[in-house]
Amino acid sequence: MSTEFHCAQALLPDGWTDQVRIQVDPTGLIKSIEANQSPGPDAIRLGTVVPGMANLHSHAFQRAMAGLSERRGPGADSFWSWRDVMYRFIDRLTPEAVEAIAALVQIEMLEAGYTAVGEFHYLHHDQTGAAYDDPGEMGARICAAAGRTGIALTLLPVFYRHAGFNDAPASHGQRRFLNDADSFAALVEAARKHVSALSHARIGIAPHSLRAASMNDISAILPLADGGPVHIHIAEQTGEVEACLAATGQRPVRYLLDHQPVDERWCLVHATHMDTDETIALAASSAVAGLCPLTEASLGDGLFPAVDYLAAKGRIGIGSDSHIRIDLAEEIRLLEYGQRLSRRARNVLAGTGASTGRTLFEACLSGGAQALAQPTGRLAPAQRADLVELETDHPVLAGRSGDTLLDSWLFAGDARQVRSVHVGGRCRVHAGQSLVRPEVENAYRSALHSILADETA
Ligand code: NGQ
Ligand code: ZN
Repeated sequence: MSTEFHCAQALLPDGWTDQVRIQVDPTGLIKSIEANQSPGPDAIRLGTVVPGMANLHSHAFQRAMAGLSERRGPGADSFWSWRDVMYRFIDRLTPEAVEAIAALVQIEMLEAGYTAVGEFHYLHHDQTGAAYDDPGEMGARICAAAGRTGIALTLLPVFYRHAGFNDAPASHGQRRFLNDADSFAALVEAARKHVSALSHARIGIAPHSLRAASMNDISAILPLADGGPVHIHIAEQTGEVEACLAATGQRPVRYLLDHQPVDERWCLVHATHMDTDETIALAASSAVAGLCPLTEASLGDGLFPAVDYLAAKGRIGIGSDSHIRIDLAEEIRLLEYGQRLSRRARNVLAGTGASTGRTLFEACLSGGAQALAQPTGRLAPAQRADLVELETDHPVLAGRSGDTLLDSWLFAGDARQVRSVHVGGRCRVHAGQSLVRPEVENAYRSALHSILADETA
């Protein structure tokens, strides 16, 4: 048995194609794809379809603190003072709350056109810092949310040990993240069990950062990835670059590239602060740079050297990270707009004559799929049927088709132009709304009321 989809227009690897028939097998993979076909009697009829996007970097719980760190403190506010607010917020989170928040995050992602998520998961332990009976308890909650919402999950259990370079002891605020190599191995094994019970799920590992994991730690845990993805935060803040230089004599990206086998399995999240040499070397490594434009703007990180990196054929993908907003179109346009603002130019990241939206969208489809080790991002045989149908009746898209329609969605639109979303051929968003939104919203609201009950500000 297979399911037939018929798309009036679809973005295939060779470009926009009309009257596309997609046959999907019972596991959700594409069996065949043919142009210029008329719909069969049982076909599920879709309008204009693009491949689902992988969201390669998420800390789900941070969605619940969006808007809670926008009041200026006594000193100059920074990434680091935001992080203090975040650490205090974490103290209140139970496994039930984490599941409720993750489910809301995932339906917001689906409704925006993301069909897969990489959860960079580091909130492992209870409020005292002790491991739960099942060390994979919190990871299981992320998996449970994905089972309910239908998003394809790549779970990235995070290794976190130190507060900074030179093995600085972790702080009280970090107690729920901490492991040594042995307890981390047990945690990854537990997480692997939860992931294997879920369809469309994968697992990798994530040394949190060069601050939280020493080079020796990274070498020790690397075999646990077992061929899966390896993600790491890197060079997001100039403070990290300075601390890395002081401790090692090298800048973070250079230090990592010189000491680890960075290849296409790796995703370097942010990689904001690179010199030209690092930019070229990262591009040549085949790793993905995981860009999170909205979060990087929100946290005052700086601007990724996108022009030089893309000119060197560097691979990129998109993540919504802190989820201050979850909107795929907005992430892509902010990636381009940062460059426009700093260069005082337009259409900076596309080649001559090419659509900026299409160029960035396709780059992120391919980099995101690679970073999450998910068979997605291309409508082609053996890929998963992750289909995002756009609302061509929406005024933002009126009269447009092909690249112009895509540019209009990405530069002038948002999640309101997403009509339906299928993951592995299964409908997860209909008429712009996740099929489980009402119950997920209710659980989220009650979780938030109890988390913020003692909030006095
Ligand atoms: C995180 N977030 O792990 O959630 C980090 C902040 C850190 C971002 N970098 C903590 N956006 O990097 O130490
Ligand atoms: Zn992050």
